[in-house]
Amino acid sequence: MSFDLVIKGGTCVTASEMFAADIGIQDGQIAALGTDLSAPDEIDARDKLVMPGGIEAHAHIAQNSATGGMTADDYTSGSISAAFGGNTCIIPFAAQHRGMGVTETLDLYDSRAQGASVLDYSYHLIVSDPTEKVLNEELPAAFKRGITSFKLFMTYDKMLVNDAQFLDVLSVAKEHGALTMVHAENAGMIKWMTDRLLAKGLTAPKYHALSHPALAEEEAIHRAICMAKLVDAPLLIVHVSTPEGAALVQNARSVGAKIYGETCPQYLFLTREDMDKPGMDGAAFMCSPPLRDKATQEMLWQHIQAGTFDIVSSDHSPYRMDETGKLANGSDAPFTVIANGMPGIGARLPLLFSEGVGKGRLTLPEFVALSSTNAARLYGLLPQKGTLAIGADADIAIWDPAAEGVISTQNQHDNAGYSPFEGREVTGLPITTLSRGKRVVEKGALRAKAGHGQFLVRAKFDEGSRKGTSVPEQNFNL
Ligand code: DUC
Ligand code: ZN
Ligand code: ZN
Repeated sequence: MSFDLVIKGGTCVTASEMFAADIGIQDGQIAALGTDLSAPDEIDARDKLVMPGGIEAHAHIAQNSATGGMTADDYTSGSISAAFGGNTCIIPFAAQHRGMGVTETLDLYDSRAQGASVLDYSYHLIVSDPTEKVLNEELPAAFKRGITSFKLFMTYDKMLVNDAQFLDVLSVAKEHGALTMVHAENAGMIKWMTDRLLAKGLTAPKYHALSHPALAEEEAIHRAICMAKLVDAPLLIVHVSTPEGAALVQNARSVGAKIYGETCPQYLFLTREDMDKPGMDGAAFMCSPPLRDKATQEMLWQHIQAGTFDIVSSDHSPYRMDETGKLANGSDAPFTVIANGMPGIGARLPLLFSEGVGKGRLTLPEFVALSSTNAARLYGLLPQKGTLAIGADADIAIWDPAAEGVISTQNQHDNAGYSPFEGREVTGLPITTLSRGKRVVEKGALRAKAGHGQFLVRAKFDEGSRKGTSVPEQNFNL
């Protein structure tokens, strides 16, 4: 058998096993896993780990917010940063704002992504305006286009859906085989806290954290899970930031409900004390849900180890610390009008590897599951992406588990202009990433051009062995 490229002598890791093998790649796919494979082009992977490339399933790229701001990264810079961080596929969001159609939204994001990405990509559709036309015509049309996941918001006046709308979307998603994702925070509690803070003149960035209490997340996750159970539809709770929220996901899973969970590095590595900085500096650490505390970090790690979370995603939401981003409303703007989010698409995997695998919290297969395979399964990409198997795309990250590095703005390759993880030491780094057998990053250099990445038509959601929930009202087929 002849190959275009062979990765030789590495230790292969999948979500279920580790084995020594060469990988033969032909026409962009894995064609053989064996020994003594050879090709005119070979990569020496001795003493290295050869893993499915990361799938970054939560990132905001070339996304405009309902209030007008634009993320600092486009599909080129966002995908490059992802590739340097060991990813081979990205699934950012396409945001429908009120008054926009879904088809119009997807066309807009196609125009932003086409020819721009160095990695294969898809989008999750954010639904903020579920009109009859959207529910009956445009969401089914989106599935046909291969967009098989939607995100709903339970907060933000310009984005949120009410409970009845939430149930409508869940039910359309279930009918077509899509996965609904939810930003679960109670809007009323946030507004009530915000009003009180502002009335007292407490407007600095650090008060953003106080305005989003942990109870707001707990209440909304509970409500969202109840709605998913009523419809018996799959639901992924994104960016879970509290142990109470995680426990709700864990309980729902334990009874077979189709509830899935995601957390993010910022909740594992940062605390709200990072926001306690002079002037606007704390705005660099503003995200929603907000940073919590040390005790929360430890409990979220325990939930990762217990299997509560299917994925750990970056929630990369890059805004520069200037008038194009966080300071768009001035350098003394109240936290309510400062763009929310922080960069992290390049740092996600080195942080998770170093603190997860390196500190004995995760096995290597668990790392692969959390960083790649589970996202591929949830979002209709397995077995094309997310695994090392014959016939799969050769989307591969080669890691040096002994390499030592320091996360800094300079090595993140994004456009945010800062890293909230600046100065953090990590052991274990991706050294080469291959997308469909093509080197995208090698030895610290970008080797692929914008436009290499292709749009992925995703399959419908596979609920596997989850038995789901049955409630008496379902017998009426409403
Ligand atoms: N939700 C996200 O998923 N990311 C950034 C901000 C937000 O509210
Ligand atoms: Zn969100
Ligand atoms: Zn997000």
